[in-house]
Amino acid sequence: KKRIVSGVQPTGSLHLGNYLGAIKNWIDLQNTYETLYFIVDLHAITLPYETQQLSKATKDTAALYLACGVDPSKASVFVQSHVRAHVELMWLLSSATPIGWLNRMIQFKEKSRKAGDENVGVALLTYPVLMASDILLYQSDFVPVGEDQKQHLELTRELAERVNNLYGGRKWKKLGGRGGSIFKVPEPLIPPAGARVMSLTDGLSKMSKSAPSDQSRINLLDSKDVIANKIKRCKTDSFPGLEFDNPERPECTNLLSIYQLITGKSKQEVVEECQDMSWGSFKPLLTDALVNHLHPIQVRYAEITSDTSYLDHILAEGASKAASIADVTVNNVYQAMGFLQR
Ligand code: AQP
Repeated sequence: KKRIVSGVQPTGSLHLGNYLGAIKNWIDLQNTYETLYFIVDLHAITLPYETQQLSKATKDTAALYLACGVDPSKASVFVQSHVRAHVELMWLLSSATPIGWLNRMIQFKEKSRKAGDENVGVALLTYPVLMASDILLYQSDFVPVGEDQKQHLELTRELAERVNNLYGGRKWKKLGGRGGSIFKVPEPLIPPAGARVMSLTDGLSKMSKSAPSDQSRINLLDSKDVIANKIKRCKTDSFPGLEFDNPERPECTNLLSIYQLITGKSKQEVVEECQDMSWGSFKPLLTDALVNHLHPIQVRYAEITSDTSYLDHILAEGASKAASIADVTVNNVYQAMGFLQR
């Protein structure tokens, strides 16, 4: 089976964007591929964060993976920091990463500009090397990536090729290794179109965990009343009827897309159903669809978190399976780079 890895940062509560853009797709993928889904806690410390919150957010994120339908009998579910090889490989890869490659990363430029120089740790710059390590450790065939991660995956691919060229092949064989490529070069798996969910208060910026206003997102654990209130107050417009893809109506496109994705209807079906509606009649429809879809997830979440040892057990098992793959890769890299074997 081909292998896929993916993860979410425990930087806050998971929202509809994380679900429709990532986790919901994982459920289908776990039936076809060998999948490793992790909670990328080491990535969550690249910007200032609350230490009291990190472990809780990590556990909540893991519980939500399962509640959304990730099946631990099919996928390995684990916490990134529980598999030490991620950090080890990152150091080894850092030595092969030209600093210019990292300086070019758009996300680094944007996030560092927003946070201000004094608040930017080195880890924000080297984040893509850790991401490369997350992927290359598992010799992944595919990585599901949204638009904003494409550049990082490209860096991962270039880095894999660079390390293969620098240390792989005959040179590695002479050191007693198997020779050939050290890393598989992963391919991007582009998620279905329309899976980018925008903010409820601004149809031009993406729904995000770290946006200051909670009104801007639907969290997967929001109650019925909270969802109803957020939809009631979300940004709309005063055009007649409802339509997709009018550049002057980004909020309208976003709310119709959410409705489409959450109900599983086709775009055409949604157009026919909603084109003559007013906001007053569409909003309760969208609210009901969201509440009905999220309710079973919330029930499962409550079940999973009522027994803390269950989740601990799944995460320990996942980490041990992941480590058995990751350790082989990192040991190969040490050998190919000429380190004395332990
Ligand atoms: N609005 C979104 N629409 C579609 N997909 C989204 N994802 C995030 N927001 C949306 C997808 O969720 C996965 C996990 O993302 P992440 O936690 O690694 O970081 P992120 O993309 O930066 O997500 P957030 O929610 O915006 O977090 P913060 O605020 O901490 O930066 C990814 O697959 C991402 O594409």
